[in-house]
Amino acid sequence: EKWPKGDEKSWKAALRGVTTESPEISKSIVNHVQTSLARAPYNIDDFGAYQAAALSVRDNLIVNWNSTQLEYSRKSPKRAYYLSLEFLMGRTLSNALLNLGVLDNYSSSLSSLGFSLEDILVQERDAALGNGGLGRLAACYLDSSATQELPVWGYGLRYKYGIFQQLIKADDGTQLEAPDPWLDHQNPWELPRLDVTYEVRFYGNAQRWDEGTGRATWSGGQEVLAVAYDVMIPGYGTKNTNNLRLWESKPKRGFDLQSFNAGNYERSVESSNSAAAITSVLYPNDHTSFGKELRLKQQYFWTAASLADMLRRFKHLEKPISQFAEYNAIQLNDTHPTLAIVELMRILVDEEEVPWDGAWTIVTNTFFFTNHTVLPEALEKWSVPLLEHLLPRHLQIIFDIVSHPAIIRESSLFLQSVEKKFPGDREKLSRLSLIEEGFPKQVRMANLAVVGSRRVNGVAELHSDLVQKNLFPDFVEFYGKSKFGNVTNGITPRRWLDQCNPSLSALITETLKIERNVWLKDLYKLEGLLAHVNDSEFQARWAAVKHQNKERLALFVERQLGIKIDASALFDVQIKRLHEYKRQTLNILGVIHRYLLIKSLKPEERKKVVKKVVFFAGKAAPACTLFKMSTLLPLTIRLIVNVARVINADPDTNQYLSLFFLPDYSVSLAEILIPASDISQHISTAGTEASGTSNMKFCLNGGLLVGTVDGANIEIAEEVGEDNVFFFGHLTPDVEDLRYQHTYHPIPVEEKSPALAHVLNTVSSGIFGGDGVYEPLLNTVRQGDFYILTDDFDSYIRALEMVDEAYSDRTEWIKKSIRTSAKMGKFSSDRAIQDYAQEYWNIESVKL
Ligand code: GP0
Repeated sequence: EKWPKGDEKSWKAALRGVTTESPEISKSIVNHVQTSLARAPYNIDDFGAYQAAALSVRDNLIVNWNSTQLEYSRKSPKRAYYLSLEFLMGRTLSNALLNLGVLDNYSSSLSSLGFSLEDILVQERDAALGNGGLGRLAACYLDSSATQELPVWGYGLRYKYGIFQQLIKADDGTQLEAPDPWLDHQNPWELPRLDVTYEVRFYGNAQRWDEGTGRATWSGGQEVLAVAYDVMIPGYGTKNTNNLRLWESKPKRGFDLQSFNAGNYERSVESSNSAAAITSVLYPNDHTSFGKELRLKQQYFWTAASLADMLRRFKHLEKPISQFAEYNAIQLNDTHPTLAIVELMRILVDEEEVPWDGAWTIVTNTFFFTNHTVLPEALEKWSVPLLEHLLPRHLQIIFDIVSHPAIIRESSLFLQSVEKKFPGDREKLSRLSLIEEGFPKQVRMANLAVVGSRRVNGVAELHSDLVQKNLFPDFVEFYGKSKFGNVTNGITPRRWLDQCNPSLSALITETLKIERNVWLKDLYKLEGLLAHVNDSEFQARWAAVKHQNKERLALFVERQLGIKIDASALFDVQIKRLHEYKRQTLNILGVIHRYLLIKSLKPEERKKVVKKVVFFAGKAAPACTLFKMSTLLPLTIRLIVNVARVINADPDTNQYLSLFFLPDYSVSLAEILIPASDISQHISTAGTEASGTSNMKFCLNGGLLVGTVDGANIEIAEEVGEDNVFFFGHLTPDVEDLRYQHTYHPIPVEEKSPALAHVLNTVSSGIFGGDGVYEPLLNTVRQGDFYILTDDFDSYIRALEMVDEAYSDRTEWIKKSIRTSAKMGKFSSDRAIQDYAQEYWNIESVKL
């Protein structure tokens, strides 16, 4: 590699502002190299060039951010706040360049300085403060809110370590987890607000004043400081730049000193209890409630700081506190921020001296709650003793919400009003209760979130239906249907089409004859592509773009794993968190089935087989002995890796079928994989995947779906037409009956699906190595089979045969691909955010 990359002459010209290519941009980049980075003008590598470019872009963002925030203060519109423990942002530079409309300028400016934008973009580390779908949804929603000029702020935590880095051990395919020190280099996208701080209390004592008012004083315990870091969120094609405020915890000076003085050195340095520990790490457990004290501390620390901040902002308006809900809407992203409901009650009652009833009215007009899963293991419950220890005042308030007779008038006396409506139905009462009986008692956060919110929604039609029918039927009966709704998830077409697939974006713009910034803001415009479905030249160009993206992926894999891939093969992709309900196991067993089938063919017959490359990626929750289930997920990865090892080395079959597990799945890796897929798999047991969002991303990029009748797959099929989706498997209403059968009238796999039995026996025989290690995984299929793989396997294989058949008629396939993309308008997160803004938050855009 040439070093240094730039030549002195062009750098000096840039410094004087006399380059032909975007002189101002070049000058600002060079300036940042000299000043912010304190480096000699052209003596930098790609990473240095990334930093300088980022700092230069940041200057523009700051200007826009300031004007936006000033305008919000001036106009004091109603604001919405999106509380999410996870924001899976990925990289920022390319997104900021696109949204600011300066991508080409920076590209040419950088190349005049001796760098290529492409090389520089990949220098950026992903901001990976999330596990998967839930966190990425939050990121898409911020993009859409800013783009639509809506006054929305995000609130989250500034974890020192994001989601762990996944390594796959070369010898046996096991997953290893390494920390993700994403803040080791200076982060140009955040503005530290070291002056914006709040004190957050833990432990201590809650002393009631007198039973009449419901007020109390909470004192003592541990106080820590929350410090604000602001992440700028530019809208696309607008100056509006919103804010994502992330909190960092640090010790409050004095507290540590006190411990020292008390001679309690051990306590003051004890890491799990220290202030800094609170925001040190993102919990890597998706879809599970863990019950760990540190997690509860995170939740309270974050909601308390965020609410204090909102209150401070509201007070600048000099409006009576009774109008709080007219100026503020707070969206709870799953139950993680449910304590905010209790914290706002505490502030209103104890600090603002609002009478209990009035406070409850404000609270229940302010909050909105989104549920993201119906899986029982994900429903958060916090033990009463833990709450009593950590947040004694909040536990009092929770019990008061339930049933404090002296404080609450009858109308809002929750349990009493339930009893009035359903007299004598004790089981219903106990299902509705915020407290679950047992040893210990537990607070049901989902029930608290429902009771404390104005409206409750799920994330796709089917899911919202299950939320109402299975999760909260008694609440629906109690409050009536109108409290419950649906907002089908969406994805931002800026990142998930324009940025990750620039060639397709360009082809679309050219074909629609509409400016890019128009259709990227009104994705329904893609329907215009339907008029060109039969145009053979357009078809050819569409196919060429897909092929180019497949070559890009092939090159990436070759660089990373050293294996060549045939880009003319069908690319079949399943990328998502590893989870039993997502059934990566079904997929790998299907791959083995295909391998055995090809292997059994005569060499001439094999030539008729559709060539296929299968890609997997995804992280598994680190194995934990407390949860026996979670240990099977790393085992699934092991099986995939070892099957890949065998079949990729088999000369009889490897030109027809190969298999890859790409380590360390991330937003950035998704941006390479998604545009390159011919088909992607969304094969959860029916009724278990709330929505899915990557399904939308694949379809937007012209990939077809293989999927179950679940989550947003259903609505995608409604849009694109069922003939363009490869559906298979049992439907949601069958699943419970099947599980009952498995338990009480089990049928051996050999009878149910001889093909699957053969696959299982082949794995057991040891041809993929492992020496019996896979038995526990195979046994979950052979016995119990909670996720009904045995019932769905044959229909799954048939769906994949239909894929082969359809792929053999390439012209028809391309038409399906075009039709799919064309009908994805509904799945823009712009539409989803409009739903929230109008049907939930009641907020309006603010023009600068
Ligand atoms: C749901 F409950 N989701 C949870 C969770 O803990 N983590 C998480 O990522 C996901 C759902 O599984 C989803 O179906 C959905 O689309 C997403 O939340 C956003 O609503 C697929 O990722």
